[in-house]
Amino acid sequence: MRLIENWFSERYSENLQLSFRVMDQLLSVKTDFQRIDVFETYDFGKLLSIDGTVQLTEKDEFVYHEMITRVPYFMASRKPRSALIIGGGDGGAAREFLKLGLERITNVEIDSQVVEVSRKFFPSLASSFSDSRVTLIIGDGAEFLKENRDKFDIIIVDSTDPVGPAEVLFHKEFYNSVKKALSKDGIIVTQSGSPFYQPNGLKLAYNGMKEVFRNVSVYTAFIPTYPSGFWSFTMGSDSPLSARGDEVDPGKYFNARVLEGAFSLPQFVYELISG
Ligand code: AG3
Repeated sequence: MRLIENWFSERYSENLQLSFRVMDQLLSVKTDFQRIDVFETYDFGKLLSIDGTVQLTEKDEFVYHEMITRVPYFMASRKPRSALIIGGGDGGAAREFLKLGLERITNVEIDSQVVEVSRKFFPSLASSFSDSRVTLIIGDGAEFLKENRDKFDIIIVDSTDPVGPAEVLFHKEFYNSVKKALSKDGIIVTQSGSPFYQPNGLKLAYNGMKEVFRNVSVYTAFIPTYPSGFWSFTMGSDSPLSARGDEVDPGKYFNARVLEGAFSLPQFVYELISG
């Protein structure tokens, strides 16, 4: 007879949480920046949590990582060759950019422990850091951009929620330094939270980008283990944002129809960003 059941829960509010029944807790470590936990869940494989919020699970990470990389890749007016990832210490975004054939990927992660944990528990993501096309830098992304002289075709912000250490990554000042690091026709994408539970995160990203880039668009994806399952990404560029028209290689979530449809926003999301 099983007397004790173990659950990991992400709290959305006083009154709501999402719980995963877990077989085991594989790790819990407090770093200089945050608390990192890894669980073996019953339904979603291994789960990585930072400060109690789900960052990824083995079962559904493909949605987030395909959508944060392939959408900007196919929207760029010229075929992208280089990318900068701010955050992304698990290696999932770098893995996807490698699949797309990018030649130069720089990944700046603030917390070395995220990389270590991922190397140990999520090797299918973190192995991308062993590829010679990927340069991993442990440091503050905002600081990195202040010093940086390189240009990138795509810059993505694969951060935690826009509260706490990641908040600076959603402000106009940060987007200004992103702009300087983008090549001509370059594109930035940031994850911008759940439009339903975190409307202010999305507004922050959208309004911040609007002040800096000529064109800003929001797109969404279905990510089962994130709050509400309905997730937003915000994209900015000084060039027009429309699909390049290259033949689109489908992923596991991404395909040509998703590329088009992801930009069709429900009315409440549309009103959030136009208000
Ligand atoms: N980074 C964005 C995760 C945000 C999830 N928020 C939450 N569960 N409240 C994902 C990192 C994957 N590379």
